[in-house]
Amino acid sequence: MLVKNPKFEISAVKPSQYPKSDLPEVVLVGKSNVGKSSFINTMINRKKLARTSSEPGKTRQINFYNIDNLFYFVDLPGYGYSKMSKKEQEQVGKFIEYYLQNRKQISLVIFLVDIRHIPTENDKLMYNYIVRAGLPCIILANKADKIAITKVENEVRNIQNILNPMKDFCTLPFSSERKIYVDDVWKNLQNYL
Ligand SMILES: Nc1nc2c(ncn2[C@@H]2O[C@H](COP(=O)(O)OP(=O)(O)O)[C@@H](O)[C@H]2O)c(=O)[nH]1
Ligand SMILES: [Mg+2]
Repeated sequence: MLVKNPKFEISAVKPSQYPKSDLPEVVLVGKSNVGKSSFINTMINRKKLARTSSEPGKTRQINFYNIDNLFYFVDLPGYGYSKMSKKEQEQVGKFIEYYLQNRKQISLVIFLVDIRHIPTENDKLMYNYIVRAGLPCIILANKADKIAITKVENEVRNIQNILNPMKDFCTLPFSSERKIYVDDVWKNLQNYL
């Protein structure tokens, strides 16, 4: 898809600030630093519309990006940031869950994990939460540029076997660094809009 006019709309720190719109929302979920903001920039071909950070855990608000008035990319705060206190982590968790549970226009969750590691306990908890909430989901094995191309398929299969052995959601590789697999993800994503 060729995105023409993506716009940052709002950083919501509470539900009353979520956009008053019926547009479908495609939500990025994943641990802190896995590449959620970079994913948005890569998909829309902009360098810095979504704020990325080398200091993970900084974003504790929900950022909404209006994509050509067709849908929103929604950048959720990352979970599992080790430098956050238990209490802060719990607050972020509640904030994420409130959005996922209550926002009717969510049309797809894009769940990012790191292709180099088996999903963490937090990844499994969050993934199971998404499934139980009845939300459609695509799993992306991100940072695919970090491993040999010959290993990508195998790692993607491992991640799928751990998170989604029933294989009812598709699992795809992705890399913001090398901008590969972008078209595959667009094709898949558009089925949900
Ligand atoms: N090698 C590589 N690095 C990535 C990729 N995606 C994101 N990063 C880097 O990972 C760090 C965190 O990315 P960011 O998008 O801010 O993660 P977020 O916390 O999930 O939003 C940044 O330094 C990015 O440049 C990728 O596909 N490959
Ligand atoms: Mg981010």
